[in-house]
Amino acid sequence: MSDIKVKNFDFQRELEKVAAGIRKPNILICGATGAGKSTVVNWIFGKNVAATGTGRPLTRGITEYSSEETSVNLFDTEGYEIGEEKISAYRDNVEKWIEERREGGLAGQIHEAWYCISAANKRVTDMDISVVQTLLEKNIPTVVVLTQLDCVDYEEYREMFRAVTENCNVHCFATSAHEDQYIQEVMEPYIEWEALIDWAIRELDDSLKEGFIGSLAGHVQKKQELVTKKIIPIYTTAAAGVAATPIPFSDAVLLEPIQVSMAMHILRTYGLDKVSEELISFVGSLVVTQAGRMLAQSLTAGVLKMIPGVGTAAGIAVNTVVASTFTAAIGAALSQSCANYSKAVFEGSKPQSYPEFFDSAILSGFVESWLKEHKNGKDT
Ligand SMILES: Nc1nc2c(ncn2[C@@H]2O[C@H](COP(=O)(O)OP(=O)(O)OP(=O)(O)O)[C@@H](O)[C@H]2O)c(=O)[nH]1
Ligand SMILES: [Mg+2]
Repeated sequence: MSDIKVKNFDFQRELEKVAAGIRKPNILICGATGAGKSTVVNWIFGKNVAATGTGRPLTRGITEYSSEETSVNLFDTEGYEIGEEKISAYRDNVEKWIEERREGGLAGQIHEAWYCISAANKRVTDMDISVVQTLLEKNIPTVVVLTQLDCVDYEEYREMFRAVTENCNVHCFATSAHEDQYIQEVMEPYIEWEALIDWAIRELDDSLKEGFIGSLAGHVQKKQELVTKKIIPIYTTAAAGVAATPIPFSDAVLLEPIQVSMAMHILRTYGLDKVSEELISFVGSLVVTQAGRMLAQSLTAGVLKMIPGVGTAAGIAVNTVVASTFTAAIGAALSQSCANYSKAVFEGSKPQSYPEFFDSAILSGFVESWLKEHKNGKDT
């Protein structure tokens, strides 16, 4: 029965709707030429975001990297060269540009700035200090990214760190993007990519955090947490609302669109909507069939007994609990599959085939264990 309903969905369209609802943070990347700005962007958001040639040059040497595929807008400033004149031109440029965007309204304003200084320079220039001050005066949350840490020794690193924090009065996080994995491992105790990302998330308004986290390369755990705490609850609430309306519950027609939107939202958060169109419709169909099957079974079999509240409450209350619990269970199950697949793709050396991670037996297994875990009404 529910197999037929799959045809009613345009999963791509659902995905677009979800994407359109995600607010995008605007992040400004500053620093001298060669400071490692583009490298930082690539490291954090993946090579696709700031790949050469995909940016849109705006006025005055600022390149915007934004696309429908990512939920973050990056503004990479063309680094300034040494020389007093060029430096103040750069600063005035950036300052004026920030003002203009602010006047253009809320969506356009810069939400935070990352100022890159190469540790290899072995000094913090007056210019660095002056630009950071300007950003702070504009009330832009600003951080210094101390790049290319692999180019200095420990003493030099401490000295740079001290110079930055004393002179710039902002947080400073050290990073290295060396290609050699061995060097990265040796440097690990000093590298603060995670802390930088946590700072960046913390400084964003709640409504912008999702866009940022969803755009990160990797960071599966952060995505999983976002899905559990912020995304699934949107849909369980909607499902409960639908169930509370006086329509026969056995009619899953109203619940399925909610679960499909949720599924697309989860795929988007893990960045798996970019894998292939096949994966999108594969997962969409799977969720529709799975939800339909679960609902049908639940009305006849003992599955209902596993759901907290059922049997104690009556009528509409039962339906509301069932609807939101099913939605939560399916969301959690899909999130688990997505997390496993993302980890495999991220850690694996060869391309992973998705049916191994998204088949209906696996999904039912996750649903069942989620229901067991939440039997006592926790966390639904
Ligand atoms: N060893 C090492 N090299 C790095 C690191 N980060 C960047 N580089 C190198 O430094 C050079 C400059 O990096 P970019 O990211 O292009 O610098 P940028 O600030 O974007 O430079 P402009 O766009 O010219 O302003 C490149 O050759 C990078 O490969 C790092 O952490 N370690
Ligand atoms: Mg660059």
